[in-house]
Amino acid sequence: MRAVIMQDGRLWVDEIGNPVPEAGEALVRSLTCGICGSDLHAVKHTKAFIQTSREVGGAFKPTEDEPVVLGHEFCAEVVDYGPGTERKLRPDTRICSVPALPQPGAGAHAVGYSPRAPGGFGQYMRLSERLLVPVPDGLPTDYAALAEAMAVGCHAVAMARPEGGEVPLAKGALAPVRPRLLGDGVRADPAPHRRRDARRLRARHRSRRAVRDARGLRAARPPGRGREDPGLTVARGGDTMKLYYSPGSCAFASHIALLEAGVEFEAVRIDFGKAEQRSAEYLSINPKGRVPALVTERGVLSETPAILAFIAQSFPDAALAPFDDPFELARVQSFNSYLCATVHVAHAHKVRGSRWADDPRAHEAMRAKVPETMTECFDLIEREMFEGPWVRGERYSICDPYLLTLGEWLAGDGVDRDRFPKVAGHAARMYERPAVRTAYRLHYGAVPGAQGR
Ligand SMILES: N[C@@H](CCC(=O)N[C@@H](CS)C(=O)NCC(=O)O)C(=O)O
Repeated sequence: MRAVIMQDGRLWVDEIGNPVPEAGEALVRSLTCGICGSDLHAVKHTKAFIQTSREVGGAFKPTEDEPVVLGHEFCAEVVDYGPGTERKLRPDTRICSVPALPQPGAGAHAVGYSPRAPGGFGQYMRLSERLLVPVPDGLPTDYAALAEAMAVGCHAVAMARPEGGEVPLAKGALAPVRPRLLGDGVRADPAPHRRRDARRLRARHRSRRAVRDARGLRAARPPGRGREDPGLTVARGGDTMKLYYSPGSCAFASHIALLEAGVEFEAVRIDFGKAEQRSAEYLSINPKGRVPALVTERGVLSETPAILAFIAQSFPDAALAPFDDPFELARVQSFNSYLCATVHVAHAHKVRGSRWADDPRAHEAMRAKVPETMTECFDLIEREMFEGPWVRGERYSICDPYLLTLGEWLAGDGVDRDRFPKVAGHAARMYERPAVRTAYRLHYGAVPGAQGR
């Protein structure tokens, strides 16, 4: 096969023998392969790289005297199998894999660093059959090749055991990692082109200076002090969207969806206590005098179901709605329309009775009815609408943040959410999501669970 060979800092293309899969191994064809920062170090500082790896017992053990074929951030396709394999994945199946080739009783060869395990810059590789992960249909091969790098990023974030209240700082290659992984973090990268890429990927990003500022800013201005919450105001620029919200309002759903989508936006708080929703300034943004309002580069959007659908369609990578299936999409819209037009309105009878009547006795009668109507609504959701584990079954969607949002109101409406086990279980699952935890902290002042929710 042809391969890029590396030895002691030199790189050249050559013909070498095809790898032959051994027991438990698959032979795969490399489709695409990323250049890892570690590869650059291995080429530029080969001796120091090997020395350090040996000292810390690391997996990178290229020898100085034997050539290696680098490349461990790959997507490949199955060609054949060695003896003693199950052959569950058909030839041509695209795969990713942990770049390690276990050796019976002798640890593992690091694929792309060991002379015994050529990496993705050769045409073929030997990989362990049980470490193969098939790539889902529709996922571009180049994206699949990022799986290894993303896994390292996820692992690093998980190792820090974030609770949801921290401000993680990702340096260097992690700059494009999306908020879904890193929550409300700060990304920094010294290279202008990577910062540009990060912005293009709509990752949230700050310059080095902003990173320094961010630390002070967050310490000096806790969320809620100013009109803009530094906690969620991450990138500024002409195209940055603005979400107008009030804590604990239905804007919570749009807030979560924006965080799930990993999109740059600015969260602007509207203080109902000061009737800011009816100020001339806000009415010029949303004449309805309600939140949420989402200011986009094309104009202002209001109405939660519309905002949620806009976010889902504008940022399809986040897979927040089934745009590939008209019927299923209609089901999603149907659920969200019910929440908006029926459940939310039932709840509003508690404190917004003046919308429908002037007589204080009528307001009291409306308020008294709320526990009953909200119970009826959630009974129906529990019995007929909720599929599980997410609202629409296996696919997380824009229904989920919206259901959580209205479910958070139940206690205040005199209804115990625990009488709806599916809805309560859903809330518990939602609380585990970094985007929810971030939004929750801003809307409710604590991470879920901290006050016995
Ligand atoms: N149908 C709208 C309802 C918006 C709405 O009523 N928002 C409430 C907060 S949950 C609001 O702004 N209330 C302020 C007021 O009524 O003055 C939507 O779903 O976005």
